[in-house]
Amino acid sequence: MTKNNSNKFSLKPFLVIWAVLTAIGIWISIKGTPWLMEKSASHQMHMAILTVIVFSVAAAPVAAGIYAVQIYALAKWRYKGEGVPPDAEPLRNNVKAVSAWIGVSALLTTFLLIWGLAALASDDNVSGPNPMTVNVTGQQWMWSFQYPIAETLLHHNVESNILVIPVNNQANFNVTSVDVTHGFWVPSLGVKVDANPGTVTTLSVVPNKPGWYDIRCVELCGLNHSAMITKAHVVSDKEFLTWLKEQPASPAAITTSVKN
Ligand SMILES: [Cu+2]
Repeated sequence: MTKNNSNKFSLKPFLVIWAVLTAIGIWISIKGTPWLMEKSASHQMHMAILTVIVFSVAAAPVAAGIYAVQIYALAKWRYKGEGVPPDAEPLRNNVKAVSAWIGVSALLTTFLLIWGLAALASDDNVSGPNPMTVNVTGQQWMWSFQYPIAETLLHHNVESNILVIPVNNQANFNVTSVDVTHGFWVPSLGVKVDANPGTVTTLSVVPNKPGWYDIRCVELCGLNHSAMITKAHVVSDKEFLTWLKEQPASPAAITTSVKN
């Protein structure tokens, strides 16, 4: 078989294509991620955004490598007429390329594993001043929030359909459902957990920015799932107490008294 020199792989043009695509990928990761995601109002959400940026940046050179091979192959090894071999040497015989591929993959997956385990551990270690419990109940198709602190301060129950919590204080959510599985999701706070009937799931957050934020249901729960929307209002300590005192006494909460 005759070899055509022009069909040999040359590293330089490949590296140029790869470097340009990598730079574009990194730019999109850094600029695009914060634009696509909700604005952060807690450390957890800040870490979630940072995680997506770091993982996207780490993935950019890998994706660029795959696109670069395709562009290079299309330009150089496409069919060029009778008598011209249409392909280059198989990559599987190239020890250098295969070693680099396996080595880089091993490094990247190890990095993702360590990052993931650290993030998982920090999610279980949320701590902030004045921890306060809020019982979160999902039902077809609305959210309700009960405040056990009202029983201590005001000697009656308070239940609300919007979530009001004080800024820079720790909020502990006891999340459950009275009917089917719902998903309690406050994107800006980085809070997302299933609300399962018959069980209480706990999750904590320290909101660090006052404001109004969206609350959504994130498990398909029936006809009006998409309308299961309410708001979270993060306020100052003083505003929170004023709001709590303004709430009418409600009948005892039926669902979420948590037995510790
Ligand atoms: Cu739902």
